[in-house]
Amino acid sequence: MAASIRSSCGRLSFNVKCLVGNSKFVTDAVTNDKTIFRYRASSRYYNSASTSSGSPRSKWTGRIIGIGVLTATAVGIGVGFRNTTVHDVRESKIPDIKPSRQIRIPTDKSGMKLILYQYQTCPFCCKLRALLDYYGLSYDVVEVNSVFRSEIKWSKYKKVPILAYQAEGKEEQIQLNDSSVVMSILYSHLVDATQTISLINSFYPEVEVFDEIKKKTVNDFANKYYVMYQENASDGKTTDQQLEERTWRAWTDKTLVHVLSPNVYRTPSEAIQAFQYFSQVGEWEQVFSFPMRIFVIYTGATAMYFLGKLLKKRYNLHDDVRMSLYNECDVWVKAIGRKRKFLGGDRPNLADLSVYGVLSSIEGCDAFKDTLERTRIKPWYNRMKNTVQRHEGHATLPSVNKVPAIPEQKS
Ligand SMILES: N[C@@H](CCC(=O)N[C@@H](CS)C(=O)NCC(=O)O)C(=O)O
Repeated sequence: MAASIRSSCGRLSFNVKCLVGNSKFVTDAVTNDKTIFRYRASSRYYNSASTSSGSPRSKWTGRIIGIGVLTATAVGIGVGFRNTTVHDVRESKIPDIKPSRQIRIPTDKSGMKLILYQYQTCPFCCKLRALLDYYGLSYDVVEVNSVFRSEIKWSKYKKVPILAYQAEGKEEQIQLNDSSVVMSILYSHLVDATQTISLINSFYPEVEVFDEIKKKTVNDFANKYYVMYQENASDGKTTDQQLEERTWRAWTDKTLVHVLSPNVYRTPSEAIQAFQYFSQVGEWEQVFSFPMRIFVIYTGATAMYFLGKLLKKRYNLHDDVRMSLYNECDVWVKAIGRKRKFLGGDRPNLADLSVYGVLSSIEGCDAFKDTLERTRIKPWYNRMKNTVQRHEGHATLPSVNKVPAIPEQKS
């Protein structure tokens, strides 16, 4: 039993996976004609990224697809890798599974058929949903049973979220893995629909990297925080704005996510509260039988309470873990500054959506309420919630709405 029980994000786990992160490293760059993967041994990626951004970003923007199309195959199969290996986890045949629910947005003209395999309260799934909802995309949800995970048995890639994509009128379904990769792919396509999802997907090969925290090799995806543009950034972002967006997206995955578990499982009663919340919003009554649900809630809460202590140590959190959560939220608010509504300026960018999505995963927990009370994040969070729930990103999409390209943003 222990082996099949997994954790966090409302799922049980005795093998520290979710909210623990996969790799400390961040793929840094792909240049025009050869693949260069640099891995940064720092969970504070935003510091190192900003000091060494010059060459990758200037070479990157405007070239990757233009010239990169010619080298796509090479990139895809990883020619030029030294310390990395490519695995194809996107070949699995996707079976027909009845969706748990369907999100239908009448204004969605994207022609994309999307199926999201997810846990409702997994921070990575919430992050991806924030993007889907903000841009007003219709999608089906397949809620994965966090213990048996039979809904993703077909997949070689064993994590959620997984997004199955099908183009209008096409037979072929494409499997997209990893929340950040999927966000980058969808966004690249939404701002420039001439780039097919399949082509864009080939720019994010799976690679093996050495994780210095875990002291072992783990799988990750190259370029996951990079949006693929053609000649010019078709959303009008400057290279500085692109760099800032990437930096904070990486920070969300490498830093922010790690303060959540120790906080929501801080005490036995908070751990139970968290699992009850997961059960409620994940509609576990449809996923588990009553005895199983009770078992999952109480066993999970107990396991995660202890695991939370371990994670606190691993990620060097403050003795009072709330302080770490508050600090990170304040760091984020400070990055936005007083003059901007969002990090992206007048509207959210992918970093705003990532931070919002991750924090929304713990909305029903004391840790979340405390954070809104004790930090300066509340106004931004509420703005995000409004704009996401109203699908306001939809109006900014040139490819969907046939409106002119998004004008340059203020910073
Ligand atoms: N880097 C991945 C992380 C996804 C992840 O870790 N998901 C967890 C759920 S929150 C998972 O499915 N873990 C599977 C497992 O632990 O076996 C992403 O951003 O999508």
